Order: sequence, then C-alpha cells, then structure tokens
Amino acid sequence: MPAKKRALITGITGQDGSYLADLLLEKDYQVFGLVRRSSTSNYRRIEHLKDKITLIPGDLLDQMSLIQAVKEANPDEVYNLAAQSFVPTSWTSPLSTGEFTALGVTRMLETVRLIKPKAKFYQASSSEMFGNTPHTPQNEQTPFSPRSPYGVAKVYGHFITLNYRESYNLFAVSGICFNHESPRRGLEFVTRKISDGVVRIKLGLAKDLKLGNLDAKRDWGYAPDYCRAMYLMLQQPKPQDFVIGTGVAHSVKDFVKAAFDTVGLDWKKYVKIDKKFIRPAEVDHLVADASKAKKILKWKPEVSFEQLVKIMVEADLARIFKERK
Ligand code: NDP
Ligand code: GDR
Repeated sequence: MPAKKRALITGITGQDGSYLADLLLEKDYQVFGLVRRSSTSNYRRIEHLKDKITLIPGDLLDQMSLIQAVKEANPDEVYNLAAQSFVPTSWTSPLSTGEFTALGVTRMLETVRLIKPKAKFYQASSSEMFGNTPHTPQNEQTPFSPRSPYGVAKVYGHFITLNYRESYNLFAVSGICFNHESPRRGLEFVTRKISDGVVRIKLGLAKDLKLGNLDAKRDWGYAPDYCRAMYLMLQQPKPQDFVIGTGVAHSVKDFVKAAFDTVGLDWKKYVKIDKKFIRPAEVDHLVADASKAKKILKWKPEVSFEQLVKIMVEADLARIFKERK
C-alpha cells in the first residue's frame, strides 16, 4: 500500500483549518495541525477530529517550534492558514498583526526551505490586499492597494511567498481568497455576528443587533468550497497563484435582510448603527474574477449567497436551541 500523503496545517483551530482537515482526511491524508498554547482550550472546531489528527505545539512567533513541527510532520504539503485574521484588531494591534500575519509567513517559508524544501506550500492571501483598488472585478493581475494593517501584512505575506518560489524554486503558492463564511466562522465577523444576532432576537434573547457600515460590499462564499480550492492549488503541476471567489457581491445590508427574512422578521426594527463598529478606513466594494481558477483548477463554488445565509442562520438556530435546553 502506498504511504499516505502528509499535510501540516497551521491555523487548524480556525474556520478554514478545520474544514481543510475534514477534506484532507476524506482524501486519506495524514493530517498534522500546529496549535499554540492558550489558557483555555480552543479546539471546538476540531473536537470531532481529535482522534484522527496529530496536534503539534507551536507558534508562528517561535521559529524553533516551527522547525520542530515540520520535522515531526515531515509534510508533503504545508497549508499556512494561521494569522491574526480580524481586520479591526489590526488597527488596535498593528505590530503583533505584522508579526503573525506578515513575518510569520517568512518564518514558515524559511522552515520549509531548510527542513523540507520539496514540500508544497500554500499561503492564505486575501482579497483585503486589493483594498480600495479602482479595478472591478479583481483578478490575479489587479494591483494591490491595502487599507488596513491587516491588508498590508497580507501583501507582505503574498510577495514573500512569490519571492521564495522565484529565489529558491519552492512550490509555494498563494490563494487570494475573497470572504468565505460558515457556521464555524468566528462570532466577530459580520456574517456570523448577524446569523447569531438574528437567532437571539428571534428567541427573545436579545433586543437589537448593533452593526457598523451596512453599505460595504463583499463577495461572500462558503468556506468548504474555498478549502477545496486550496487543496487543488497544491495538486497542480506548476506553482501559481489564484483568485478564489464567487464573482457576486452583496452589501452587508443584503446579508442582514436575507438573514432576518429567514426567520420572518423585519430587520429595520432591530438593527442599530453603532459607531464603535465603523472602521478607520473601509474597503467599500470587492468582487472576484475567478476565471483562472475555473479554467485551470476546474473550481467553482457550490453554495450560493442565499444558501449560505440559510445554512448559517439554521445552524445558529439549532446550536442556540440546544444550548438553552
Ligand atoms: P481564523 O481567525 O478562524 O483562524 C486563524 C488561525 O490562526 C487560528 O487557528 C489561530 O489559532 C491561528 N493563529 C493565530 N496566530 C497564531 C500564531 N501566532 N501561531 C499559531 N497559530 C496562530 O481564520 P480563517 O480560518 O477564517 O482564515 C484562515 C486564513 O485565511 C487566515 O490567514 C486569514 O487571514 C486568511 N483569509 C481568510 C479569509 C476568510 O474569509 N475566512 C479570506 C482570505 C484570507 P488560535 O485558535 O490559537 O487563535
Ligand atoms: P472583512 O470581514 O473585514 O472583510 O475580513 P468582516 O466580516 O469583519 O467585515 C465585512 C464588512 O462588514 C462591515 N461591518 C462589520 N464588520 C464586523 N466585523 N462587525 C460589524 O459589526 C460590522 N458592521 C459592518 C465591515 O466594515 C466590512 O466592510 C474578512 C476576514 O476573514 C479577513 O481575514 C479576510 O482576509 C477577508 O475577510 C477577505
């Protein structure tokens, strides 16, 4: 029997890391996940996988821990998903965001270069790198114009990945993913904040939902679809970068309306604007041109915006209902 393929995922406790682990296990990989210590366990997204994966302690800030992790996992594929990923936090903690989200990528690349240069490397780049670009839709050629310390850090991570590919001939690629959501999305991101808030209002547990800018537009897709694209990128004969998104943009208001409609409530009665959630600089409108991924990876999203909203609201309904019992 051929040996199983081995994958190391950084950020395995996050939304994407958990779905990617599900996918790679389905494909019969041996999955290793880098986990950093925190005072309380943060394994809820991978609880169902704990007997099937190997967790390795480590931190993007600690080069030695990364070296140990790559030695132990001896991976064929490395997915670098770990980052400080919440845009507002990047203004309150710009330096640590730079350490995790920018320099952390170099630490992972250096580790791979030194310990396992044949491993294929995926970097989680972001549509936030496009920021306030005047070009719509955005593809692999669109110039970057980031609007937050997070966006700036991701641009660094993107270019250092490209540079390691060109300087050292590593199979290192970036997926420029647009927003992707799911019932496993962190509660601070707008879609999950809305699906959770709507359910709380419906069940009489909250009176209103406080949000920031309702006019921003994003290209929202379903996280497992994007994890499939990450996997496909590392199965290609040559390393190259891809934009991943649905090609359809909706405003935050559209998401709000669709979510309230799902439970039969009028959003205008419940949504309040709170200045606290308005950002120092906004990214107004992002929408993907993923035609390269469609052509080369044969990738397309399976879940529509309307289905996504329904999946998220219904999952929060079921969860909160269960918690209350
Ligand atoms: P999450 O915020 O859900 O997960 C982030 C992960 O990074 C967590 O597992 C977290 O661990 C880990 N992490 C953070 N700092 C460190 C560190 N210093 N050392 C080790 N691990 C660390 O993000 P997503 O799953 O949503 O996103 C995955 C990646 O994709 C991120 O890089 C994000 O920036 C990027 N991205 C996401 C998009 C999206 O729409 N979801 C779109 C484009 C890019 P812990 O549990 O300990 O906090
Ligand atoms: P984003 O996602 O910044 O695009 O980054 P987020 O869901 O935080 O914001 C999307 C848009 O919603 C507006 N908004 C609010 N946002 C939050 N979080 N909370 C609110 O109350 C609120 N009200 C309005 C925001 O202003 C913004 O315009 C996500 C992250 O996953 C990044 O890591 C990733 O790189 C990008 O998506 C692509």
